[in-house]
Amino acid sequence: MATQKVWMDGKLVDYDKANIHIMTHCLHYGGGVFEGIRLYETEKGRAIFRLREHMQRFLDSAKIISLKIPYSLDEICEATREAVRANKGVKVDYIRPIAYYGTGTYGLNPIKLPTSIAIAVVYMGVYLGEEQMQKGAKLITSSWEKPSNRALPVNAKVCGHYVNSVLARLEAVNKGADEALMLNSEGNVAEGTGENIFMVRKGKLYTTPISAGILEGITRDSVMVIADDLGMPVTERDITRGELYIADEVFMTGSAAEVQPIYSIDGLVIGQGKPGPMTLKLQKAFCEAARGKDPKYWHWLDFV
Ligand code: PPE
Repeated sequence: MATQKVWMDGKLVDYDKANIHIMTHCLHYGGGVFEGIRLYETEKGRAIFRLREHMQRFLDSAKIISLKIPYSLDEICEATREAVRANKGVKVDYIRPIAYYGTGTYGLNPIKLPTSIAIAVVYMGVYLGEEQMQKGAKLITSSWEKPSNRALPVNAKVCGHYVNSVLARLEAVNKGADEALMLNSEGNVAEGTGENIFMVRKGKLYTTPISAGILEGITRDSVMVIADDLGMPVTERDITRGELYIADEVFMTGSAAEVQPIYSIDGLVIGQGKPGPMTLKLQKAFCEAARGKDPKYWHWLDFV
């Protein structure tokens, strides 16, 4: 088996040697940004799903926290392809680019710190589990509130933001659920700990708007495009917790989670208690698009 490699500041290093110093600013304060990108096996070889969009969001997230990235969008996309090529023959399906304030000075002020960047290529598998993907996953509403845009720039994928997600995910798992639903400071539905959320009511699709304090998901966008193409357009509007309880179908989207059906929320059965027809239709179409089976969406794939 080939050795798993990580791209670190322009060099390829063995997975076991891809380490950082204990005084790295990001480790203490969360001052870094990251991405999660799927890598799919297709008939034409490995394909990175919507690489450019992910890397644009990576650069945007960095800008929001004033983290300087010494690469252009083209260069960072090429570095990602290089990282994938270096892992030829390794069982991998997910790419994790991360850029962060490194070492040099102590204390919060990151202004004099160098930026470090790494691109790891790893195996993620089915995010919430194979059985959950088939039968649907169980959600609870987290008692932790999703930080508002007044507290944090939640449209940026910043490392430190994820403490909120980790707490909510722990709460879900401790209560026997698969995943947590996050409400925003208004009490409306925001998203999952690492996924956006959709519902079907009376045959129509809805998802929460950016203003609800969510990450502008790339899978969310892909599903919205596919849904539109299938003649079932998605409306972006606020969704309440109570509305989700009486929805006909609920599903979540994310790079790691893909299209994940939900069968239960806070102990209440959603719809028929199994993945609904619109969810299944979108899940199938998304899977085919990501795996290169639908020429209409080939422009989303970056073959390496
Ligand atoms: N909301 C949040 C908070 C989030 O972290 C993600 C991605 C999404 C929505 C969906 O965005 P997109 O991947 O562009 O469709 N979460 C990443 C990290 C998951 C993890 O466990 O780590 C991911 O799916 O890669």
